[in-house]
Amino acid sequence: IGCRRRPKASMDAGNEGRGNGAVRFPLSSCNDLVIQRGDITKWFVNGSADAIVNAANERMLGGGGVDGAVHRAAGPDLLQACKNVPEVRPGVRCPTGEARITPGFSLPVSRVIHTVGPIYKADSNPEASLSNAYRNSLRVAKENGIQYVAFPAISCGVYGYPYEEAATVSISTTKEFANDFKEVHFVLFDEDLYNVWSNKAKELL
Ligand code: AR6
Repeated sequence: IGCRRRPKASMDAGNEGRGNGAVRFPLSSCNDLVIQRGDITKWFVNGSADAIVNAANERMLGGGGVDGAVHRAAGPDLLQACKNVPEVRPGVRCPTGEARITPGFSLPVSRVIHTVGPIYKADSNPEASLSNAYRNSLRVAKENGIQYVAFPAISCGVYGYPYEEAATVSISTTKEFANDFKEVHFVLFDEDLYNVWSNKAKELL
């Protein structure tokens, strides 16, 4: 029993990421990992079955980088939804390596999955924490019926994770979910990240 691949020509339909050098790698016989440059707040494939992942912090009340961009694009309802996520201890809504889900509000996707990657130099096991951030994001996406999910390069900004090591962790963890999504995307802001991720995907997939 085979699966039907989407026709090539329609693959990036509706996505402003089109023309940004999207490269596809097979995750399984039915689905792809897609690497592209762009702004993740503009990304969507299907709309209602889509989620983007936000590189948040443990408080989950917004910040700089991709977190700031996601909150600006989603609008103020996102902050309210984040405030409604219960604290697990004072000031912590999402511990490092875990994930929480909210609606997408004004974003083109239906959901935002907020995860917290490790601060590279402060974490006793950054590789395990980053892997958990990807794994728990994908687990939450799967539990919520998401079919298309897009990640930024979690921890690769102010949290200081080296690109090459982060690419290895992200792609190998995504492989654990090879049959669970139609597509998993990496939407990377700059060319350096795009090149590192593409080369790593060639090596690992
Ligand atoms: N689309 C895609 N990628 C982006 C975008 C965007 N619109 N904007 C930035 N990036 P960072 P972290 C890239 O610092 O290292 C926040 O203040 C960026 O170039 O956003 O996990 C949170 O509140 C980089 O490659 O996240 C936390 O306090 C990557 O996204 C803290 O930063 C991640 O960079 C989290 O730090």
